[in-house]
Amino acid sequence: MGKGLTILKIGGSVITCKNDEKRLREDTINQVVREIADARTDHLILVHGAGSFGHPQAAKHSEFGEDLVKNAFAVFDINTTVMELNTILVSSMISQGLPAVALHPMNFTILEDGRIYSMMTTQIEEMLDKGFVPVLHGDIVFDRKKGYAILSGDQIVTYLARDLQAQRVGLGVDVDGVIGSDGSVMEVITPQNVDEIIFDKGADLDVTGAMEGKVRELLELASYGISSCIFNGTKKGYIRRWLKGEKIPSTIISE
Ligand code: IP8
Repeated sequence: MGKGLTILKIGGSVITCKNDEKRLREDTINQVVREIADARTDHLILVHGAGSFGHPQAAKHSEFGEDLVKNAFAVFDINTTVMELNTILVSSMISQGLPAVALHPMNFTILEDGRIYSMMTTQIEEMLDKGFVPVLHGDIVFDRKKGYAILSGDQIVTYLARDLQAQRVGLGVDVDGVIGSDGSVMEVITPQNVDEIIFDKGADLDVTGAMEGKVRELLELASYGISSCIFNGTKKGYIRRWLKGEKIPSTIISE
């Protein structure tokens, strides 16, 4: 794939109210989808987080720990809830004229100890070639060690970016970037300065590591020579501008 592939992740906190169960940010969804439609990006993969359509449900079922195999209902509950959000986003994209296709990672991914062991990406490449926009999401996925485990959208982004050699990788979140120890947004994070950051664990219900989880994933990606960018996806025009390659306030994660 390589040349020209863009991967954009829309955080769950951008499209849902993260601390309530199953509450959408409908205005933001409309804004995000309109901006993606306006940008007309070729070879675009969209990944979205689960927000209140996955994290509260995963936390609720965490009493089963890694033994979700004993509780098929938990797997069903988490998976169907995040698929609901995916359907809402994909149908909004379709109604704005975007050739979006829903892809549910549970159906073509295997984990090993929480990390992607295999993911079938051939169909994604074919879809991109034909002009579709594959839309994936964080999910609950079969894990060959644990039975089932949560796979974050962030890990999907970094896996696909490496496997398909993405040219641009961006994460739209609900803050202006990563906040450094002086309280301002950091322009660049590298392996050299990451340990100076005191990550806010946040009061949000997040089962996949919040901002620190994202930064660690993206630093691993950077070690393979692919830099990425964290920016505020809720701010009007930012998604469109980022997709068009314009400069916007953000934190760059690089080697
Ligand atoms: O919101 C989490 O994905 P994320 C997926 O990208 C579930 O971390 C089902 C909680």
